[in-house]
Amino acid sequence: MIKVDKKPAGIPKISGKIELLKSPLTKFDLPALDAKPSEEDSTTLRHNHSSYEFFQWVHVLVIIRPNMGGGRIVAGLLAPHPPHLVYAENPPQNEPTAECGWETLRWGYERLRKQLENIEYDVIVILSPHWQTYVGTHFLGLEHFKSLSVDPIFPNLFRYHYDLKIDVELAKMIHDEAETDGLSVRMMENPDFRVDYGTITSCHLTNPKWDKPLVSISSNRSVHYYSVEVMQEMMMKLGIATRKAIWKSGKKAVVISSNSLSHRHFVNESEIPEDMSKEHITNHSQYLWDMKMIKMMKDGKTKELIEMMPEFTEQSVAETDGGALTWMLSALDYPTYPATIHEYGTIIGTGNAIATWDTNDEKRKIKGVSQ
Ligand code: 2X7
Ligand code: FE2
Repeated sequence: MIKVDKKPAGIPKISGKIELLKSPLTKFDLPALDAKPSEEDSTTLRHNHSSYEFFQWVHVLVIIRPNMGGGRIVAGLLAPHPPHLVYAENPPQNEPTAECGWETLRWGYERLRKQLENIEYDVIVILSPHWQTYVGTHFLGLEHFKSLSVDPIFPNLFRYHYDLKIDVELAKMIHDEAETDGLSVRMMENPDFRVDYGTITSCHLTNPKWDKPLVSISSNRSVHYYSVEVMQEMMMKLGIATRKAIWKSGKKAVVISSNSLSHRHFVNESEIPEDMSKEHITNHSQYLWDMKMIKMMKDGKTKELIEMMPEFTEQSVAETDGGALTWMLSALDYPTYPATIHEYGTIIGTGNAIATWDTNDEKRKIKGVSQ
C-alpha cells in the first residue's frame, strides 16, 4: 500500500481529458470540459482512512459554469390567446386580414409590452392549453420550429407563419427537475411538429419581435382524465420544478400562463367577426366569476385564488382547466403583491384578463423569484 501525504500539485491534463486523482491507485477520466479549469474550479480535501492508518489528499474538481445559479423569474404574465387579437392586429405573418376589432384588449397588450420594455429578460417560458398531451407534460426539444399554424376552429382568422427559437437547454433543465420530482415528462423532438396557436398568439402579442427564445410546455389534460384537484397538484409541482430550473440556469425568465378566464363561447360567429356590436360576455355569472378571480389577483391573494380554482374552473368552464395559471402562480411562489391588470374584455363571449406580476415588486427573497 502506498502512503500519500503530499498535496498533489495540480490536476494533470491528458489529451483533452481531465484526470481526477482520487488516490495514486484509483483514477478515472471525466469528459473534456469547455471551461478551462482555474484555481477556483478545484479544491483539495484531506481524506482520512483511519482504519488503514493512512490519509491521502483528494483533489476534487468542481465544475463551475459561468452562469450557474442565480437565475430568476422576472415577471409572470396572464396572456390570453384568442386568435382574434392577432387577426385584428394584421401582422405580416397572418394570412387573413381584419378591419379592426377588440381594441381595448389590444391596447391592454400594448400596455403590457410597454411594461416589459423596462424588464430585462433572456427567455420566455410558456404553457399553453392548446398543446394537449394526455400522457405527461412535453417540452419542445429542438432549437428551431418553422411552419404554418392554423386555428382548427377559426381558420378564417388565424393562419400564421411562424419561425421560432427554442431554449432547449432550459427546456431540458425544467424537464429534468420535473422528472426528479416524479412527474411524467418528455422532450418533443419531431422536427415536423406544428406549434399550437395558443403559444404563438400569446408570444406574438407579448413580444411581436420574436427576439427571445422560448421554452414551450404542453398542457397535460389531467382535468379530463382525473379531476381539477389532480391537475392542481401536478401543476404546482411543475411550477416548483420550473422555478428551480430557472434558478439553476442563471437566466432571467418571463413565465406566461396562456389562457382566457371564463370560457363558454358563442356557438355561432357573427357574419363580420370583428363586428363589436355583437361582442359581450356569454352570461352574467361568468362575468361575476371573472371579477372574483381578478379581485384576488389585484389583492395579492393568489393562494386563495388557487383554492378557488376547482370551483371557478367548473362553474365558468374556465380555460384554467389546462393548468397554466396554477403552474405559473406556483412558479412565482404565490405572489402576495398585487398583479397589474392591463385590461379585461370579452372575445366571442369568453372572459380575458391581461395581467402582469412584476417580481421586482416582491420584497421577499425567494430563490428563483425576484432579486
Ligand atoms: O382559444 C381560444 C380562446 N381561448 C378564447 C376565445 C376564442 C377562441 O379561442
Ligand atoms: Fe384557448
